[in-house]
Amino acid sequence: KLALKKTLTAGLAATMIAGLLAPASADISKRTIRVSNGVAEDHPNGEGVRAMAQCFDEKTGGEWTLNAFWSSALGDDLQATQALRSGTQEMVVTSSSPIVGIVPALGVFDLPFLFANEKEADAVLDGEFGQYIADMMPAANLVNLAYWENGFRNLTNSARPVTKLEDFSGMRVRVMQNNVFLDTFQTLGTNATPMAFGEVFSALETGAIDGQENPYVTIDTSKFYEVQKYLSNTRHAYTPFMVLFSKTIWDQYSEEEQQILVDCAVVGRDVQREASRKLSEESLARVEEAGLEVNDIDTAEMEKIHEAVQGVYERHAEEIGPEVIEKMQAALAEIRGE
Ligand code: TF8
Repeated sequence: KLALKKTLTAGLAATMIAGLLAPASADISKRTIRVSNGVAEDHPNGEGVRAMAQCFDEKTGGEWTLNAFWSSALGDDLQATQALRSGTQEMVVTSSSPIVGIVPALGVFDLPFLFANEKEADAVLDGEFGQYIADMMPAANLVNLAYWENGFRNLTNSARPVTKLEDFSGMRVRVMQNNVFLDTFQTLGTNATPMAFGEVFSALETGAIDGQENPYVTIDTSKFYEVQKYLSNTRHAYTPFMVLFSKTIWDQYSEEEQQILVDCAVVGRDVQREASRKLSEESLARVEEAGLEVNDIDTAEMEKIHEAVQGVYERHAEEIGPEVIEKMQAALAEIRGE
């Protein structure tokens, strides 16, 4: 009896000492997390991922390793996301656009000219609407840890300067594998070709396509300026990055570990967004320096372009979910004080 009591006391003391000494609790296991990125490491996502790794390090006492893969080394956005769904890979930073086939509501983010500026995007994504979309992800065996910034998208091409609606006509433009983008660019008059991001550079290089559309930081870090001549400030869409985690693997993590994933994705988000906004200006200057001709589209032409693509909203309402679009519009109205 006495011996048993002694053992219990010693055990309790040991637990208490361990609790005092180790920053990591018994609920934190050794983990290796692979994160897939379609973009290059010098993209702002590099800074976001590094911040996330450091956060893991601090919160787990070095128990976790974050292995990052760049430039579609683990497959394109959709392939990597499917690997998460089947539980063979932990994490991906992907645009919402290439994965609309999995969660059609995500198509709401692809609607042309939806957000006016970054402030609106942040408010929608970090607010109730962002949570509403995140809540849809577990049904697809995915967990959204946070929204990061891809950014406002601009058109580049090697055929001619685009400064008015007619200039889009007949241009062969790569779009993401996404119906809303396909419709938007067909409606603008281009010969739109859906293609995975990893194939874009060589398609531009060989002249299989004339142009593509992405934010400045991507045009810069993926070196599209080497194979393009013109950049038009179209700002036609803001598609967020989602930091997705495999739900199969998430379910094997303790509650404490799940909280660390979310907290560190948010730490990474703040660093990534700041980097994205700072680098955006630098990237524009750099691609101009490298020889891209930058064109603005004047207000009157921009209005014509807006008007031309209005029908896209209605044509995709059924597929996205009318209630999803309504909720988005209500969120925007509130942010705009309408
Ligand atoms: C695209 C997207 C991509 C990103 C990246 C691969 O054009 O904007 O740049 O999803 O992570 O496909």
